[in-house]
Amino acid sequence: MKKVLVLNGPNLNLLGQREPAQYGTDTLATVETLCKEAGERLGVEVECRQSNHEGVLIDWIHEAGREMAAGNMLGVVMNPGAFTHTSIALHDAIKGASVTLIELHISNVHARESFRHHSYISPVARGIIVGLGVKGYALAIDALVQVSQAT
Ligand code: CA2
Repeated sequence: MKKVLVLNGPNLNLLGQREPAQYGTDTLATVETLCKEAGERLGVEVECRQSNHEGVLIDWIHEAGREMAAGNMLGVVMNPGAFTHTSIALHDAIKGASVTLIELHISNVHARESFRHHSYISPVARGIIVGLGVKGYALAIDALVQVSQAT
């Protein structure tokens, strides 16, 4: 069974604890359950990881690149959190590792502060899901399976 890696970036471990108007009341644990259930429906193995550290996320992207090259992984669903708007290093990692990646945001970043309107990740993402709440994670896994079957 092929794998999908779901990566969550900085502060997403706080999901459900603050800012419910922006991010809802589901916790990260609930999101990870939702992702695994989507994987079961779609016939893929889902692994979920979260880190507050840019370098750790970069190492995981590199690992995903190796797993994809070995034919074990379809790709990555990533909510890069605030690194979306700052990280050229993550952009370079996704591009350099040739990872198929769906960028995901719980909130509609385009309806928020202007500093959230630019993403360093979008140019190297296969697709983007924005503003559909935590249900977006399941949609992103579905999308990754579909684009992987198409190519
Ligand atoms: O909408 C999203 O998913 C974001 O990626 C979330 C990031 C934000 O910086 C992006 O602009 C959009 C923030 C994640 C922090 O999540 C928290 C959740 C609860 C309480 C505090 C932070």
